[in-house]
Amino acid sequence: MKRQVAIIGAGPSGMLLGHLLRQAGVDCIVLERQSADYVLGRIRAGVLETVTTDLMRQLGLDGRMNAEGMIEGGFNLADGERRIRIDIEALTGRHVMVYGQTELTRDLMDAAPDRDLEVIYGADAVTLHDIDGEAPFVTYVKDRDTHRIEVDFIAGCDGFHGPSRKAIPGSAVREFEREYPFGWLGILADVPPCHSELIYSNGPRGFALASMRSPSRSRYYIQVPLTDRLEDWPESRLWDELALRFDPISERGVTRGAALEMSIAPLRSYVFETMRHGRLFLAGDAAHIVPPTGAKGLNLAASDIAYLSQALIAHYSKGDGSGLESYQDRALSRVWKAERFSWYLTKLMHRFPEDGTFEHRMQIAELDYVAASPAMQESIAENYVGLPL
Ligand code: RFL
Ligand code: PHB
Repeated sequence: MKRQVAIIGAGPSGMLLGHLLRQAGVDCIVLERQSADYVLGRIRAGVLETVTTDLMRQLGLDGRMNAEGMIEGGFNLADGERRIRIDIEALTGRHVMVYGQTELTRDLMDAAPDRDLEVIYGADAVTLHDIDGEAPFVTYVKDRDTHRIEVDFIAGCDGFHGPSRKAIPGSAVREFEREYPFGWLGILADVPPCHSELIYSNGPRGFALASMRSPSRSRYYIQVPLTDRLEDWPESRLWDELALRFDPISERGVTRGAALEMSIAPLRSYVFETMRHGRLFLAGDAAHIVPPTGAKGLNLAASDIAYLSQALIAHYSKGDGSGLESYQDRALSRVWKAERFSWYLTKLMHRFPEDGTFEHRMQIAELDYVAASPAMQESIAENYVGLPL
């Protein structure tokens, strides 16, 4: 089989890129190791920046998102007693949208057949070949048959654990990494959110986040030690903990309900330089990870895809290769700024086991400063809504 572009991974990066390329008439195929249901079952991002909603609009796939997504004009930072509202609408003239990654991915998956975007689910042993040469190809196994696709370019959209990044020789790369000494325990439940806007709280019992998916579906997280397992957290224990942290600082207090999903995710900052090797381009979590505190991961994946899709389309439609040449510099410049903001908010809002009382007082002093300083609030707001492309 011959295609212009092979896209590895049918997460948000791969599906957005696939649709954008098909819309411009580029011949591409998406290879996904898992089933569609498995991909949709991963509960992840909830907050979309304009960069992400704009791509859905450009694709004409924003109908359900506009109807069901919740426009958020502000969010809150709290220290257990007080809530500091960051009025992003007033400070930046912009907003973010609460619309789950699951729903966004479902919209992209559902539209694929109509738009002639071929997605192969259950593609095993995806392997990249000759990425350095003029004629790269990808092989995969499906139903015991090995398939080979000859391509011009490969887009590695296969997340942190996929094969694309690993196909780049170690001599060509630099890695930057920070692991945090805690994870987030998350719960999703069909109960009304405790507050109309998100609250990130650094209280005496540690970090907690009150988020949502809709007026009737809540998403909460708390910071837990890396040694904790899900078995350590029966639902009742988690609801008790959430009530202690949010009842004093939220509009309605925490409503309990049966968990639709619970999971623990480790927190990490990671950047892989290079995002291009020969005819392979990396995008999204395949190239970088941010801790979820700034809600930046999916939105960075979207900005990578905005740059990469423009570059590939210019190459095919006008023979203009300049976007492909500048892809990695443009993408990394935005990535590093989002890494900084996510790292800053993670440090400000969590209890680090190695920190003493002095570091905690520094956090309180910083929150005091944020509460009193419109300049600080503006800086936080412009980062939270997303820096310009
Ligand atoms: P994904 O979503 O990991 O998709 C990669 C896809 O590649 C497939 N794959 C393979 N396919 C073929 N062959 C192989 N060998 C393969 N290996 C892997 C995988 O099955 C998968 O389908 O990466 P992508 O598309 O780059 O998207 C990135 C986002 O998923 C991620 O950055 C966000 O979820 C991060 N994130 C958040 N981002 C936000 O912008 N806002 C948020 O509010 C937000 N909250 C979060 C988050 C991530 C979280 N976790 C669990 C990590 C909250 C959490 C808890
Ligand atoms: C979520 O709703 O899952 C969510 C919201 C904000 C974050 C991270 C996750 O910063």
